[in-house]
This record gives sequence, structure tokens and C-alpha cells, in this order.
Amino acid sequence: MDETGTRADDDTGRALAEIAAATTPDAVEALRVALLGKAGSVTLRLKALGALPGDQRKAAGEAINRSRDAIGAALAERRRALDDAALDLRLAQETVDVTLPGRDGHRGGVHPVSRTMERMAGIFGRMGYAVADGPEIEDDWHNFEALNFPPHHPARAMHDTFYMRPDGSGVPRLLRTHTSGVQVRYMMDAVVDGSGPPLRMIALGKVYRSDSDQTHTPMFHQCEGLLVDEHASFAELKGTLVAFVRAFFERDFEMRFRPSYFPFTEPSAEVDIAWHQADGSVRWLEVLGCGMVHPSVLRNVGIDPARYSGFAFGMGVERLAMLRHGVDDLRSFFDNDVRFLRQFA
Ligand code: 2NM
Repeated sequence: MDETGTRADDDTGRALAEIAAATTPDAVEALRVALLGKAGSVTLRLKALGALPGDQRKAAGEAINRSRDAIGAALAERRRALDDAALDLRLAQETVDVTLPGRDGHRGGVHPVSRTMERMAGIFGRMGYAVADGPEIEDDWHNFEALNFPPHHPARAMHDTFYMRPDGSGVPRLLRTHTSGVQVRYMMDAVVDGSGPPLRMIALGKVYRSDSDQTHTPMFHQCEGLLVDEHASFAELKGTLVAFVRAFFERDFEMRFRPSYFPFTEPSAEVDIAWHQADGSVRWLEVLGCGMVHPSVLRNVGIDPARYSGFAFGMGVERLAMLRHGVDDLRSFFDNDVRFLRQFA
């Protein structure tokens, strides 16, 4: 072997020894740069080939190429060995305990007022009542006029709800003070499309009144029901409401139908349940209002009161949720304190 070839073989042996001794990927990379990089020793030797006499150049070139290939292979091999060792170490150190419970994500919950409405829809649904919906921004006719509210009834006063002209036009609107406008629309639709009467439905949703204290919020939810048939009776109304109260509270209560007054029903009643106190005393708690639909209301929606009669009832969703869950301040449903709301999820 000529002078250059021998030196190349010596250098290669030293380089291979250094590569084998490298203990980190960084050290391997540093060697790659020092040997094969732009200014690496092997690269420089290749560049110096041109200075050799012509008869030595071929042999020297072949020796340097062999050296470069051997070093390249050794670098790759060492890097793979170090990577494998690092992975083995990680696999040995990191353990996953598959028996640990999973991390609990934050599951949302249905708001207690919504749950109560779903509960009401379920109970009346099983009694054959459809659930209907209507606009929260109502006109005077559907909210009051059709429902037999006289022109100067206090509920129609400007201060009792929120009045507006939403389209800037001349048509005044109001935030509905009860869901009864939905009943009005439902009856008129049934008459027009011939699907009823007989009909039975409930309306569930938001209503608005200018009222705010421990048992009143300016927005609350109502559930109002209506049945119209040829022989709808007060006895049937009582039976329906007794069945509802029993299903809703999952208990039997003594119930009292106390004569009352609503413009859209005659006769009308308020329904109380006997609430037994811890000290043994009994308090009568009002849970809903009801009555036989006033003949004028039936006439207003195109139903002949000589042929049909109806009964209707209405209740506050929050009020019934409060009684069922022992909540003492109606406003807490709308404070959006998740510590309170989570109790019902
Ligand atoms: C109540 C009490 C009594 C009622 C009446 C009607 C309609 F539209 F059919 F005439 N809807 N709701 C009604 C009757 C509501 O809430 C305390």
C-alpha cells in the first residue's frame, strides 16, 4: 500500500474507534461533522486528491471512498444503537398504570328548570298531550284580547310587562306574560287544518313579568295545559291534575281546589297541596291554577262553545322545581352558580 492509502487506513481505524466510543447522539453528530462535514477531515482529503501526482490519484481516491463509506456506515450504526438504548431506557422507566381511573372530563348537565320542563312534558305526554311552542314576543290579541282580558285589566298595564315595536313599524308587541297565546294559536291552527277539537296540548316556555323578589324573577317558565272536547268536565280536570301532581312529586298529597278567578276560565280554581312540616303542622301550598275555558275564548278562536267545552291549567316551572327539590329562593335558578346547579345534574 502506498503512503497515502496507509495513512487513510490509520485515520479510518482511529475514526471508527472514536465512533464506537461515542455515548450520546450529540457526540455521534459532532463526529459526523468532524469527519464527513464540509470541512471534515475525510472531505478535506478528497479535496486534496487533485494535488497528488496522477499515478497515485486513483488508488488514493478509492482508499478515501472506502474510508468515507466505512465511517458513514459506522456513524449510522452507532446512532441507531444509541437511539435504541435511549428508547429501552424510557420504556423501562416510564410505566402506565392501566388500572387507574380515567381523568374525568367536565360533563355538562341539564339545567334544573329544563329538567323540570322535560319531566312535565313526559308526564303529560303519557296522558296524550302534545307539546307546543310559540313566540315569546307576542301581540296584544294573542296574549290578552283572545283570552278575554278586559281592556283595563291590570295585567295589561304598561308597567306589568315589556312593550316594544320590534320592527320599528306601527305594530306594538310585548313579551308574553303567560304561554296562553300558544294555546290560542294551537286552537286556531287545529280549527283551520281540521285536526281538532278534540285536542289536548301543553305549552312550555319562558314568560315575562315586571316582578322581582325571592319568589319572582322578571323571566320565569310556565307550563300550561289545555284540553278541548265535546264533554270536557271539571271532574276530568281534577283527575288530570291529581294524577299529574302524584307523578310529578312521586307522592300522594291531600289536594284542595279553591275557587278563584281568571279572565280566560269560568269557573276557575287554585290548587293547593297539603305540605306536612317537620313539626307536624300542615301548610297549604298553592301549586297551580286552572278552570273551564271561558266560552268567549272558545268563540274567539273559532270553536263553538255550544258543542265543545275545555279545561285549562297553568303552573310555574320554577315554583314546582323549588317544592320538589326543597329550594327556598327562586332566584338561585338564575344565578348560574355551578355549585348550586350541579346538585341537579
Ligand atoms: C292558568 C290558570 C287557568 C289557561 C287558560 C288557557 C286557554 F288559553 F286555554 F284559555 N291557557 N291557560 C289557564 C287557566 C292558565 O294559569 C294559572
